[in-house]
Amino acid sequence: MALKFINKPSIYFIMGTENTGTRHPLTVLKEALEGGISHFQLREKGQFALTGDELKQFAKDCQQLCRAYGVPFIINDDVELAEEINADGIHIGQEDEEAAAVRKRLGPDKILGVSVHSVQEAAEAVGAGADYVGMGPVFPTYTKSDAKKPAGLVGILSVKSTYPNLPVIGIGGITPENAENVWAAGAEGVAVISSIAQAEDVAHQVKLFSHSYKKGA
Ligand code: TZP
Ligand code: MG
Repeated sequence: MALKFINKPSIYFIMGTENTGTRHPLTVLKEALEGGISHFQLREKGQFALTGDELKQFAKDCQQLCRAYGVPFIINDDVELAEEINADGIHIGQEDEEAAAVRKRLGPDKILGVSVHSVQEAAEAVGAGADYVGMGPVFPTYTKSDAKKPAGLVGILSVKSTYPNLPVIGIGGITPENAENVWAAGAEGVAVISSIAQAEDVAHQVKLFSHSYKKGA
């Protein structure tokens, strides 16, 4: 069965091998799944990023864990890898392959997410058949060195006022403390790297994000 996009509240965890410090990424992912994440995106970046067969094996290991918890497994950027291992979805940015072409390649059942920074880009993503858009960075982030200037919550507010039914996932510097504001702006989800990947108690941190939803919505 295809795992389609789940609406509110999405606690959307993103991770690659460079994000978990001294901890094994699969251990961190398992703890995040135990804590109740709703989505997982493999985003393998950086100087020491896995490639080739090593990346494929790591992706399959992540996929297997996600399957055990019924959580959609989404791959960042790499459409070929997503096709090859039959991932549940793909997330692409504005610099990647055109969203409409990716939708065509993957067919209607896979999840397609697109990073956008404006209502115009959101309109294009909708036209291309995106299931959700990622908007950010909402707050300052240390994880993505080439991230744009933080947009605050205005981007989310403006996209939601034009497309009330389009799932919007905020990203960038989101913590359990500031997540309330992201929910209050109308986001269906929070996408998080460091605040979960580097938490001392990963499962507990995920639960704090879930609690923030009840406060902010
Ligand atoms: N896109 C915009 S900000 C960002 C990405 C991938 C990084 C988010 O990481 P963190 O650690 O949750 O700020
Ligand atoms: Mg990209």
